[in-house]
Amino acid sequence: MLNLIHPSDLSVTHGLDSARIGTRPLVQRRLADLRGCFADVPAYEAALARDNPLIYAVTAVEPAAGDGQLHYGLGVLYPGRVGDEYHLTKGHHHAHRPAAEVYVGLAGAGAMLLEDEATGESRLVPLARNTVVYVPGHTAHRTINTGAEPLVYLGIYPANAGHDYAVVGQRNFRQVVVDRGGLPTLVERAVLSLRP
Ligand code: PAN
Ligand code: ZN
Repeated sequence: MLNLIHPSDLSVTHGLDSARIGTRPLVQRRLADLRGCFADVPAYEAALARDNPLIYAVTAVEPAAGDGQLHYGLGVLYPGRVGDEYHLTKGHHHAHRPAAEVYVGLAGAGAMLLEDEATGESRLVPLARNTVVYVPGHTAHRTINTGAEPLVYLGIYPANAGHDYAVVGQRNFRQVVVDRGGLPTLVERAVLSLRP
């Protein structure tokens, strides 16, 4: 097997200021790419009318496909808010629903919003430097930067996990993470009051 892995996939070097790994393709999500993600639509449209900043970037490393193999992504989620809601990733299920994932926090401070697909139960768990988060299978997951610095992390997942954005794209997450008096607070989207 070892001879089937490209040597450049055996060890990679990266910084903490961007998600760039050498010349690998970098997926960049700007504010315009996140239409429908934020709860406060007028705040989103007003922000987009001013600028279209980079919200996050990810490089995926996919050394090998097949049973037992792993892929991983290096993500950098930049700080900021749209209205009271912190910058976030689109969020997704894995196309192969049983696939779990391990997130390793490298820099910055934030959280992961987890939502069980069957029950709708939500958990907000810390993701920061020196923090490891386990995302079980069958769980939608979204990364949120609640701090003032870029949140840098690795997400390590089975090679056959795949990404399914459709369910989150249609229904979004049930819960929203907003700044309430300087504290990240989980609020039910259905009862969210955008102007407290
Ligand atoms: C991560 C995510 C990364 C970007 O590598 O893909 O944080 O988030 P979205 O994919 O939701 O835009 C991961 O969870 N991979 O499975
Ligand atoms: Zn994932």
